[in-house]
Amino acid sequence: MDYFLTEEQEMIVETAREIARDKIIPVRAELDEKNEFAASIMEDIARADLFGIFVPEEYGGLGGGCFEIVLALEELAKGCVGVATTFAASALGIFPVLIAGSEEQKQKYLPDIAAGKRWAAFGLTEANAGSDASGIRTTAVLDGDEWVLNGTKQWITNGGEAQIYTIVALTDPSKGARGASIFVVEDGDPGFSYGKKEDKMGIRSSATRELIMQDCRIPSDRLVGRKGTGFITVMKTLDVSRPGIASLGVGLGQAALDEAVTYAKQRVQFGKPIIGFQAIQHMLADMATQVEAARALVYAAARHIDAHPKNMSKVSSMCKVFATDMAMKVTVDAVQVLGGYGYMKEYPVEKMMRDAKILQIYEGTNQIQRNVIGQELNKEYA
Ligand code: COS
Repeated sequence: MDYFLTEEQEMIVETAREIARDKIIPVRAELDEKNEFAASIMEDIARADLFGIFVPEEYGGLGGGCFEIVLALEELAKGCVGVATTFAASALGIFPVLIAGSEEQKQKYLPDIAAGKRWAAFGLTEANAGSDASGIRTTAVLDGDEWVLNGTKQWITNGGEAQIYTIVALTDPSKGARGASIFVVEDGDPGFSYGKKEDKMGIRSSATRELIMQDCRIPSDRLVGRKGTGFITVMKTLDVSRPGIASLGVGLGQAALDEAVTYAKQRVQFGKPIIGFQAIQHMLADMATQVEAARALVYAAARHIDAHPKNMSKVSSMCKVFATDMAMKVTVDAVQVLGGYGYMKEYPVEKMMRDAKILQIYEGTNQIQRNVIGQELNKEYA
């Protein structure tokens, strides 16, 4: 379908597609098997200027928005959702600075992010605070002109690989969500270290690690936005980031569909290619329809978010739920179309099915997304 992209948007798609084809696809199985972070591919993405997509031009970026990120992520995800997750998580990590950071913070961090010289990560989740994001325990106490952070963040994408971390901590634990604030912690800050690296089912080329802050001292100007407004910035950050996760689902679903159709045209059973059987055709037809429907919703949601940044929660959650549930279903169906071969690591759909599962879990489970949509409906029909 024609989504009427501008010339610049077409260029973003083409650039990301080339990286997926030439740099990601040839090594994705090996990265998956070795649980290896794709540092050299990040350098390729940096050289192609893709890290600057969402950074305003005055800070060295291309000045794009949510829609441009979605376009790039979809193409990268066709290659490997693990690699694309590293890109998406860096954007997620710097969004709080873009949304609520001071001019000085933007000047300090954004040009390096745009150039791909440094990557970011977002530190919200803790062992006992996942879906219940306001249940975090990490604290930040002002001591003279330094903040002192204590706590452990869990399952942080890009942990140990990024250089810039936006950390959510309680500056007033008695106030719950209203007592949370966001801080920039940099790799090498005193008292900041990395814990165990996770061994995951899928997206194994992305790094997932604990962040440990033990009397971690940072200068007072690392507070992002006003003290006590951190939770709202977290929610806005997730609102703008979730369409990116949705687009990973679209790219992954498309890649699985491509594999399934290609296989069905080659695989001969009962004397003809299996694409000639209605049982297979109907599966492929449903897969193709679901991928296209998800793409249309994700693009519309991202364009809506760029045009109406104050009214994004519902569409953001809707596209995340729809496209990632689709990716799970379509990758399972792709394995089914390939049958026994689909279950073997020799074919890429096995990895695709494992990679799809996390999309329904991270950046807010799909159950939480449905809660958000439900709450918004409740408000709309008040
Ligand atoms: N934009 C701006 N403000 C928002 C908001 C949004 N999208 N969503 C909530 N808020 C505000 C509310 O208005 C409320 O403000 P006041 O205290 O001033 O009234 C405050 O934030 C707290 O909101 P709420 O009471 O709805 O928070 P809950 O603790 O009930 O949690 C959910 C809401 C479940 C939606 C939230 O915890 C969440 O998104 N959880 C999932 C977290 C997640 O995605 N984790 C994945 C790891 S991060 S990669």
